[in-house]
Amino acid sequence: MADEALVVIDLQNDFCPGGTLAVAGGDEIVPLVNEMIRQSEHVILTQDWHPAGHSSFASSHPGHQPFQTVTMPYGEQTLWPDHCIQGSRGADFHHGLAWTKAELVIRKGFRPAIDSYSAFYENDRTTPTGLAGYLHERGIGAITLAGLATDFCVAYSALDAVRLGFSVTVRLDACRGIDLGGSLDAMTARMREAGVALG
Ligand code: VGL
Ligand code: ZN
Repeated sequence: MADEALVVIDLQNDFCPGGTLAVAGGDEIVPLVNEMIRQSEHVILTQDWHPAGHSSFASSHPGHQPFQTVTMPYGEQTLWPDHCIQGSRGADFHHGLAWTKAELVIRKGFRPAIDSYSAFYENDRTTPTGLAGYLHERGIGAITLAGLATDFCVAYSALDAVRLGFSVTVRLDACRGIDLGGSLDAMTARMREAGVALG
């Protein structure tokens, strides 16, 4: 339908097996996502896009390891292995992804001092990426989400989208999660409670 868009979250090499922040089975979803792209009138992609030395990287915090949590000025932040560095192969979309139909690519996480999980807001929950304005201006009120990772960028995007008044479906079969300390169940429950349709 004309007022719907498919938003494919971060289907990039570094989140697939062989990448620096590999999500188990991350590459398995590519054929299904491609089929969803084929069937969607409007397709938007997000691309995690960090400068080298980004503040979400454990390597930027001496004495810290990946997957530890630190307190940043904007709140708690999980530290990650270096990933999706601007212009690197790891930041490219998975080679099998049928990305050419995408009408918009939203890059996020490019500000050195702040991470951005959601396609709509950075992790301070107030700095917008511009996606909400783009969707509103184009009359798109419903989005379907697929991609990586279910419990981080997909979930944060879905929760923000509901908060912004969009009708939101997350296709769990077209997502894979990181699952840090039970985050997959916790974020799935939060999405369900918020009114996200889980498909
Ligand atoms: C993501 C952790 C760090 C994601 C991005 O795409 O879910 N997770 N950067
Ligand atoms: Zn990232």
